[in-house]
Amino acid sequence: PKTIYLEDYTPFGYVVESVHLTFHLAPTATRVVSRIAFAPNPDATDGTFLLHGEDLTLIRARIDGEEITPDLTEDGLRCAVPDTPFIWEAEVEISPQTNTALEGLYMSNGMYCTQCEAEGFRKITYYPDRPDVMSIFTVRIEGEEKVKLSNGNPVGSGAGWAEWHDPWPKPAYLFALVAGDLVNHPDRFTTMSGKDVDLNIWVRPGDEDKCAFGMEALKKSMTWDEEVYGREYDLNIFNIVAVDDFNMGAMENKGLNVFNSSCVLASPETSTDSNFERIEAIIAHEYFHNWTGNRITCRDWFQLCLKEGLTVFRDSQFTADMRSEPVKRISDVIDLRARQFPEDQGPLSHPVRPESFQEINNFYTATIYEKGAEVIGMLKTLVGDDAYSRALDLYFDRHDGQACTIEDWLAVFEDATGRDLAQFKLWYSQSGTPRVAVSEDWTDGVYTLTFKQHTPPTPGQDVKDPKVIPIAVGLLNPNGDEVVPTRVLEMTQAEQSFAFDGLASKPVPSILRGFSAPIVVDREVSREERAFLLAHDTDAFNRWEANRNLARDCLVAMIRDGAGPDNAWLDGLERVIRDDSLDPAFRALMLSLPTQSEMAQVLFDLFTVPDPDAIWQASEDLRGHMAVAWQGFLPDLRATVAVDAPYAPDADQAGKRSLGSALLALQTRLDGGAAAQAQYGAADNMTLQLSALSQLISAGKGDAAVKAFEDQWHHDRLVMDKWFGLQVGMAKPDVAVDVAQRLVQHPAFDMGNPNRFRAVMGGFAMNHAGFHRKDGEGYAFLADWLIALDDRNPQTTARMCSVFQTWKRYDTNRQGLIRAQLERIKAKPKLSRDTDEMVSRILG
Ligand code: B3K
Ligand code: ZN
Repeated sequence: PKTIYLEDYTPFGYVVESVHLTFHLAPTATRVVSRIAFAPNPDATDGTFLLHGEDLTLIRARIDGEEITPDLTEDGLRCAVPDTPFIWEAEVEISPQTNTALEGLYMSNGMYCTQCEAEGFRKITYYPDRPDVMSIFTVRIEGEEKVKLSNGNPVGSGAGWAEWHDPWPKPAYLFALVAGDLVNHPDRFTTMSGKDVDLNIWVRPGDEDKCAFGMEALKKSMTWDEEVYGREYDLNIFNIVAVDDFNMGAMENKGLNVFNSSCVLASPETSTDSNFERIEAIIAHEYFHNWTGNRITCRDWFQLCLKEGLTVFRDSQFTADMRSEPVKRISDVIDLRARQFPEDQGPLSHPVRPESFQEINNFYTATIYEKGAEVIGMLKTLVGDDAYSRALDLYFDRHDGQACTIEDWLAVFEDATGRDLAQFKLWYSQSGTPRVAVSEDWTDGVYTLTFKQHTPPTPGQDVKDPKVIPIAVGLLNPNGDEVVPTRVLEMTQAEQSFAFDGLASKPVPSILRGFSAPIVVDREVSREERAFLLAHDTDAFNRWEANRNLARDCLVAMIRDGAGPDNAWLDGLERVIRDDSLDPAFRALMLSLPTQSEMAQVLFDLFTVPDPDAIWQASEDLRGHMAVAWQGFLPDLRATVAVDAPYAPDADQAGKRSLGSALLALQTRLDGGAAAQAQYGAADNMTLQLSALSQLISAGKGDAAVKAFEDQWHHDRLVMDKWFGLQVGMAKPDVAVDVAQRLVQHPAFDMGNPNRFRAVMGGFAMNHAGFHRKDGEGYAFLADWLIALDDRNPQTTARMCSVFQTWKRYDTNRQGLIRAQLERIKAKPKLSRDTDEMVSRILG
């Protein structure tokens, strides 16, 4: 496979002045007729005329009306062209029905839909399929389907045809087409300058009642982007379509967002509170791309974080505004540590702006998205809120309509603030998670914090330079009062000290408040000090963090030293969870323990080889101990957060249910499932039904409920995904592989549907001790399915391979077993470029 390098970028030799596409839809023989106006690009030096194309049957091609015979190769088409403007015309045939990769034009449940990002447009017609080639598209769709949609505004329709025109120049990856017998949930929005926009969510008949929440989320997003970023919507219509078979969450195609149905359809009966929150965030994310991604796009795919990091940052701000800021921050950090840290600390580590790739689809990663967002958060912290707003205004002013780079992005901050961001830019080029060691000194009334930063080597980068790290710190006095409110220390050297004077006594520091940088803090802290912060810190994140560290320490002592649970910590935690002045959602987060995978990393960092069974056992023992220690108040406390009002998916109710469910989990350890059974029977919403089911399964009392759930929901694909995922996720480690084996035999298991595949395989891999079963059966099972899926759907296969990325943490025996499976995958005949690259990188 060929490697592409950032440094090799050159502009395309031609500009595209306009694109006309006509689609004659037919399941296995769709004809795509293109008429494209090209002109030589004055900014280019290389005049090679290469149009990308994959899996296309060329019927005819013409230049300025003359039939031509181009050279066809694996990657596309080359031919001689005039050195003056010319018209390219081509007709190709494609087969959406047999397109199981779900990239390009494909069919899902009888409807036509597209996914072009990153390089899927080349499976639709011959085209310079690169984000820096932007053009104005007019699209005509011919077919008998009731609904035929494309980007932009509708310009006409009649019997068997519809035409769309998108006035905004865009790269081909933002092209979309949808056709099918769909129904819509319509609404309207008036923008800040008074323009009316038609809004629609298009779904399969039967799903109409699951659109209202998504529509509200869309309108909130539109208002928020006007109010917070001054960004107004720019077409007469905005369409969202729900598709069942989709490789990822959703796609921001101009004016026609295509969504995995799991990321838009919602109802209280079928969706959990977390589903609702996630749907709101994804709708916002895709909508926000209209400015950060579409109006201003990326010059090349190395700049992916330019749109993704920024858009994730924006959707996090939105969720923080709509719901609870501290809860959102803590949840984001949990997620970052669970997904991005392992990536950045293992064989798949890559910079936020990578410098090479083989398959760009493998780089839609937590590093690009979530670390990319963290980098923007740091930038905002460093320059301040006002300067951030000024820089963003400048960004939109200066670059509207352009395909940009990280250099352009940083330049607007430099120009808006006068700051030199050369060192800050290392966050984009250096991979790996920095570790910062902290020491303190208290001499003659001066308190000094000294930080030393070090980023361990990562693939291709042995030596790292010191980065700019904003470290938010506050100081508390021994009574628990804050004596120095949050101050951002700007670390720029490898080692640096910051002094605080005027203090009456040695303070207790609260370091990295709000998780002000995506780093690991290495600091020996006594249990007493952590407990003190748990009780007194004014920063919600660090209060949670103190608790998290106590939980980690407790589990480490139990696993490694055979110690019993840390009762002093549990007393402190009890005070927090019983404090009804605190948000239930925050209390629920305090109650959640580190995951088993997180504990494996903690042990590994302590030079202890993690034993998945021992981790599982310790987690069980700790939960059992908590249940016994707190049995006196669990049922009463749970009753205080019961929701009497009719179900609403808002933050307030969701927080209560989330705490209630954490308490139910403990209660179930004492009552053999009685409370869970009662909750299951009474549940009128999916959140309560699913939390009860999950507790019943983990108590070994789930059989009847599992059956009842299936009877109730077998007709609903999205609910059945939960059913599949939960059984394998909650299974006892020794039987998890058997449960997974049984589920893939179930008639409703369908490997062609990415949601279903991920429900089972992802659920299984999340069952840490089950997946890492000593005999290697878990690894072999997963490898079998990756091998089976690769021919059909390379993208979903490659993505799932990342569950092996942490393999070097484990004992040599497990490492050997995993290596054998990775090598088996690698040896599969005709392995896709996607999977090949992933497996090769993981093997290292
Ligand atoms: N931009 C898309 C992701 C495309 C993934 C291509 N493999 C969704 C998003 O980030 O909003
Ligand atoms: Zn995005």
